[in-house]
Amino acid sequence: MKSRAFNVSVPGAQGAGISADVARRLFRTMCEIRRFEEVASERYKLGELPGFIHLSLGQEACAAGACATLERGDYITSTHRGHGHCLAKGADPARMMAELFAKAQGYGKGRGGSMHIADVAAGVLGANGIVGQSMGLGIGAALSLQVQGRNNVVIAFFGEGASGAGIAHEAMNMAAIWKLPIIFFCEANAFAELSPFGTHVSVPDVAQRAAAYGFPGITVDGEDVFAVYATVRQAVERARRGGGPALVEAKTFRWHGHYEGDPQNYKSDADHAKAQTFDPISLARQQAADVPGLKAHELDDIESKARGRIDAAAAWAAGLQSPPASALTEDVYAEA
Ligand SMILES: Cc1ncc(C[n+]2csc(CCOP(=O)(O)OP(=O)(O)O)c2C)c(N)n1
Repeated sequence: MKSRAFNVSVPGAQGAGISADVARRLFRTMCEIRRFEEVASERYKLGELPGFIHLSLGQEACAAGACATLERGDYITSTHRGHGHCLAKGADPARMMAELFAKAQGYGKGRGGSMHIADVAAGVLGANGIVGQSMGLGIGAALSLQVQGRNNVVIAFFGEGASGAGIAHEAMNMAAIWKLPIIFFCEANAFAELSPFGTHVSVPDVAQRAAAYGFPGITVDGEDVFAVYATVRQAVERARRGGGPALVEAKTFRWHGHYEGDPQNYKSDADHAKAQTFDPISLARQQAADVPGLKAHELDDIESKARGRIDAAAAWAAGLQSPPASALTEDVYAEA
């Protein structure tokens, strides 16, 4: 496949250019994200997780493929649907679960919940409940990297709903002018809250918007983790070389509602059917047969270990004591 935007060829799904090690890592990350979201959904239904949660079931290839191109010193900025991004960039699933369970061992001492998970040491500059802010924060981080002369990059995740926000355009404009080392990664998951893509995005592909700012924009199949990885890798390498920003749009599909508990009345029968068939993990299993040196049975082992890691994280978090009510007023005022 030829990418017009980057003027380089993008390996297709057949494992071209993907090593067995990378394929194993991509598969492991997708399985961990899948299990994390399944467990979060189950626990939420049991009333064990306070607040709202927004799950990324079906979107695993986006976070896994994009973050596998990054180094530890690179950064991501995330969204309200950020569990997958945080896990893929190296956040600890146990501390994430503890945060969802509102326990003091969580990333925000259990006070922030799902939408406020951050792990600066791992390069996770935060999930974010304010739509579009990942892009504003992302260019700030990218500017700091540029000023410090560091050879690192930022991926700012956002959804197609955020693509219409003012900050998206301000951020892309500034990133272009200053040639910042940032990749704007749009997970076009077919809906923004209850609104289908075509009812609020003026063009068929969000990637087209990049032309307005004079940097490459490319649309990739968000079910195909190898294609996501190969595409983002090119954008990241270009940004590391000082080539400036790029916009990558992954066409993906949100299996669940906007939030857990959403009755999803706005989805058609075809939408519900798509959630049964659009499965990046199944696709990766098929494609893995073409990756040299990767054996099918290895994937079973990777999947069961990934599930075990997440189940252990959830069991640990669930078993922790809840903080006392008196802890609520801690950290509100600075100590004199
Ligand atoms: C500034 C702002 N406006 C509106 C909202 C309410 N809101 C929460 S999620 C959402 C839709 C976001 O859609 P998209 O960016 O496509 O992300 P997705 O939920 O599909 O992952 C909206 C409008 C908000 N949180 N912040």
